Amino acid sequence: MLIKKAEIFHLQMPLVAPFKTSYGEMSIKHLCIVKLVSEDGIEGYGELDAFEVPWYTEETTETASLIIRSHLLPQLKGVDLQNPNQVNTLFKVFRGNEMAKAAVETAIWDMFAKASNQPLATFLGGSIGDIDVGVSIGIQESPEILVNVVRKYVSEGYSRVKLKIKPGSDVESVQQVRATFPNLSLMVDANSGYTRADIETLKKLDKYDLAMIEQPFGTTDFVDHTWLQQQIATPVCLDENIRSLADAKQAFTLKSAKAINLKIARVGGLSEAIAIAEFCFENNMLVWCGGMYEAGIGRAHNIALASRAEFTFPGDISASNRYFHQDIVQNEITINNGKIATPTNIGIGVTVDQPVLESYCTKREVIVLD
Ligand code: OSB
Ligand code: MG
Repeated sequence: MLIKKAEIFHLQMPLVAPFKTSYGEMSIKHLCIVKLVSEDGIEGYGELDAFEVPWYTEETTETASLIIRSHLLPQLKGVDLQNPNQVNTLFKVFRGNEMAKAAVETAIWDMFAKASNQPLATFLGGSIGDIDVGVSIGIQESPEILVNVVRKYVSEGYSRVKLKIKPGSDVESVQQVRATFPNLSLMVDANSGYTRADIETLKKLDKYDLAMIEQPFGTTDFVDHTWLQQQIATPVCLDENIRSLADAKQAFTLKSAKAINLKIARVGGLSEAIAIAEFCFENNMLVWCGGMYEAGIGRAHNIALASRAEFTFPGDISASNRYFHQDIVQNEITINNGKIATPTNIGIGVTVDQPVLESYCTKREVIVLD
C-alpha cells in the first residue's frame, strides 16, 4: 500500500458542557482529522486528539499537526506498506509525539482493514457485538450537583462511572455518590493532582469500594505510585504514565499499578496499544480503553480496539451526544442498554459527514506525497 495524498482538517467542536479536571477546563474540543488516500484510491481516517493546551501531555493540536506534516508523512513517502504494523517501526525513529503518530497510524489501519474487506474490530482481532461502556464525569460545582449528574448517566445505562477529583474536591464528592449508589461500579481519576503529602486523603478514598484510583501522582513517577499501592487496597490505575509497552512493563515490574487506562493516542497508535493489551492480559493487569473526548473517527477506533477480548472493564467510550451537538460522522455513536455496538461496515465503519466536518473546520491542508 502506497500512500499518495493526505488531508488534514483542523476542527473546533464546541462541547455540550465544559469538561473540568484537575488540569483546568475545556469547552471547545480542538482536533484534526487526518485523511489518507492510497495509490489505489483507498481512503483511511485517523483523528489527532492532542488538546489545544499541553496539559495532559506535551503535544498540542498545533505541534502535533506540524509533526505530521513535516516528519511523519514524509517518512511514508515511497514506502510500499505490506502491513499496518510497519508504521509503528517506521515512526520509532522519531521521539515522542505519540498523538501525532497515532493519528496517521490509525488511518493506515483503517485502510488495511478496508483493503481486506473487514470491519476494523475483527481486523484488529476483536469481535462484532456490544461493548460495555462507562462515563467520565468532570469536576462539578458541588457534591449535590455531582450526584444529580451521576443519576442522569446511570439512568442512561452507563455501567461504570468515573469521577474526576482534585485536592479539595474529592472525599466529600465520593462519599455522597457512594451513599446514593451503593452498588455502582465507581472509580476516580486525579490526573496527577496529588503527591505523597496527600496520603491521608487517599487512604480515606480507599474506604469507598472504588474500582480503582487513576493517576494520583506525577506523570513520570513510578516509585511513588508503588509506595501508594502498598498502602491501599484500591487498585492504582495508570494513564498519563503509560506511553509505550516499555512503560507498561515498568509499571508491572515495579508494582506501581494493577490497572492501565489504555489510549491509542497516548501510546502512538494501534500496534503499540495491542501489544500493551496483550502484555497486561498475560500478566493479570487489568486493561481498559480510555477516552480523549474523541469525535466520531477516534471513537470508532476506540470501539474497535475495545472489542478485543482483553477489554473486560467498561471503557471511557460514551455516546457522541454526551460530547457534541452533532458529531462529524453520519452514523453517530449511540448507547443502548448501557452498551455500544461495534460498527459492522468495513474499516472504521463510520462515514464522515462532509458538510458537518466542514462546518467545524478552521483550516485544511493538502499534502501530496510524491
Ligand atoms: O484522564 O482520562 C483522562 C479526557 C481528556 C483528557 C484526559 C482524560 C479524559 C477523560 C474523558 O477522562 C474520557 C472521555 O470521555 O473521552
Ligand atoms: Mg485519566
